[in-house]
Order: sequence, then structure tokens, then C-alpha cells
Amino acid sequence: MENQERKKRVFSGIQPSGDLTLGSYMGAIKNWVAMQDEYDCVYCIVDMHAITVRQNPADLRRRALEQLAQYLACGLDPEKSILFVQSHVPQHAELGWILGCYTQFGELSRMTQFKQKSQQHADNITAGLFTYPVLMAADILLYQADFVPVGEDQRQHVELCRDIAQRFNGVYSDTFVLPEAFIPRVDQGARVMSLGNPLNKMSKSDPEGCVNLMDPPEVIQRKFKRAVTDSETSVRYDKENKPGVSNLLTIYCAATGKSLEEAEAAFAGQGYGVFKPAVGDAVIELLRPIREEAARLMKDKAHLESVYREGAQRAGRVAQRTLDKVHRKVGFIAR
Ligand code: ATP
Ligand code: LTN
Repeated sequence: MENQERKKRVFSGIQPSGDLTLGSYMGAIKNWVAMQDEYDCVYCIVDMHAITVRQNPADLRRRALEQLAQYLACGLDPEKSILFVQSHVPQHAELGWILGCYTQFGELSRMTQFKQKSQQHADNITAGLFTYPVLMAADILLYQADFVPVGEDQRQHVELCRDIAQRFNGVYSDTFVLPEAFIPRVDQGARVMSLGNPLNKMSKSDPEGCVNLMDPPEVIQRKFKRAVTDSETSVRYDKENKPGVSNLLTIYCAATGKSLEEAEAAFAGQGYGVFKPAVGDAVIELLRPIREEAARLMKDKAHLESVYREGAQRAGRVAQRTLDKVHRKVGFIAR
């Protein structure tokens, strides 16, 4: 235990606001799994973030549990990493409040995700949606994380977290480790685009353009066959002029481990009629074991419960250490 603490720490989380997608797998979870041996990793199901937009309670509960099953099925190992549910560790909300007092209104107003989500949910722009990045900063800073493996879209939030930490450290004295975003290379899935509109990010909120980890093979194949491409025939990477084909090439490479050059060579002289189903097949094979294992784990609720309970206890101990330090620094009376 003691010498484990010398390892660099990793923290990341995903909201249980919909099924996990190929985008979140390639942008984030793949790296989470790979980082487990070298780092001290903490991975979270951020249900408190999910209620920043309206959720159906029964669905939220079910999806949080399914998400844990999918985390395990992807290869996250509770023996190596701490896996837990955010609302089970109250220190997140507590530190979130404190950090909100060290965050500027103007900083939060500049967040791209807030601008997008407040357009999507124009009838329900809550204070929680606005202060979302502060809670995310609390998530990361509670664990003194060095690295935060996320997709490209989350870079801005991690930078804000770093700014908040730096400000707090400056006002008091060194309290928080300054975290760094850990993002895959572009050709390894930093930003997987929608199959329906390759100019938009693949996202849970766009069912046709997105592949879910739990989609059966025939659904995956149908989505790839319908993927938007262009009116040429050559399979080559050109993000500006061929966004659809470039996205499919990226997915193919991330799924098979091939380089862009190898992938282009493999499909040289072949049309999209061959290329699109081949990408579908690669993704089917990538996701098959994950889907099967997650379905098996969902039948063992007792195991899932023991994983999240044990995770919350371990997470709570680490989080409380940081929170005690923060209370002292800001001048709260010790309990
Ligand atoms: P929503 O549609 O609710 O915003 P989402 O589909 O964008 O959700 P998140 O839960 O916000 O997914 O993201 C989970 C993690 O996966 C984050 O680290 C995010 O950066 C990453 N991620 C999500 N979508 C993609 C994508 N298309 N490409 C690469 N990474 C992604
Ligand atoms: N904002 C992230 C989810 C998230 C997160 C975090 C990611 C909440 N807290 C802490 C990394 C670290 C998202 O929307 N995908």
C-alpha cells in the first residue's frame, strides 16, 4: 500500500447518462485499461454529473450499474484500480462547493460543453449545468491525480481544473497536484466522429450516428454500412475533404492497431462497398468479448455491489485526506 502511493495517480469518470459508446471506449476507456499496471488508478461513474440534465430515476440507476459491468468487461480490474460511484463518496460534493468559491463566473461561461448543452436543453439551464466543471475539478483534485485520460472534448475542462488548483495553491500553499489531460493520438480515437454526420462528435445523444458497446453485431454492421462518406471512391485519410472516410479509417486503426498507412494500403483500389463492412467487422470483433462479458456480469448483481461498495470505501479514504487538508488551509475549525 505505502509504496503503491509513490506511483503517479490517474483519475477519470464517465456519466451514466446513456450507454457507453465506441467514442468513449476509444477516447477514454481504452487508455484507462492500459494505464492500470503502471499507475495508481481511480475510475468513477459520475452520476452526480448526470443529473445536470433531467434523468429518469429508474434508468439512471440501471445505467450506473450497467456502466460498472461494462467497465469490468472492458478490462478494468478492481484488484488493480479503485472503481466507484461518485454519489457514494460525499467528499466530491463538499470539495465542489469549496472550489466553486475559487472559480470565476467568466471562466465557466467560456466552457464549450456548457454552451452546447445549454443550447440542447434550453428549457432547463440549471446552476448545476453551469458549475459542472467545478465538480469535475473536485473529482480530479480530491485524488491528487497526475493524469486524466479523456477524449479531446474534455481537454478544456481539465485545463480549467488545473487553473483552479493553481489558484488555490497560490492563495494558500501547495495543496493540489496539477493534473494533465492524457488524450490519445488523433488516429487512435481522440475524437471519434458521428457515423451520420462526420463533422460532429460521436455522442450518446445521437443514436444513429453512434455505436454502443452493447450493440449486437447486426446493428453495428448496419450502422457502418449506412455511414456517410463522399462521392469519390478512394480510401485515403484527408480530414478536410473526406471527413467521413477519415473517421472510418481512424476507427479501423484504433480497432485493429494498424497504422493509417497500413490501413490505406489494405484498401487501395477497393471501393467503399468493401471498406465500410470491413470497418464494421473490425468493430464487431473488438466489441464482441466486451458485450458478452458485460451481459454475464449483469446477472451477478452481488458481485457488482461488492465492487462498488469496496471502491467507495477506498476512494473515501483517499478523498478525506485531501478534504481535511483543504479545510485546514481555508480556515475551517477542525472537527
Ligand atoms: P453526451 O452526449 O452526454 O455529452 P458523450 O457521448 O459525449 O456524452 P461522455 O460521457 O461525455 O460521452 O464522455 C465520456 C468520455 O469519453 C470522455 O472522456 C470523453 O472525452 C470521451 N469521449 C466521448 N465521446 C468521444 C468521442 N466521440 N471520441 C473520443 N472520445 C470521446
Ligand atoms: N466531464 C466528463 C465526465 C467527468 C470526468 C470527471 C472526466 C466528470 N468528472 C473527472 C475526467 C475526470 C464528460 O463529460 N465526459
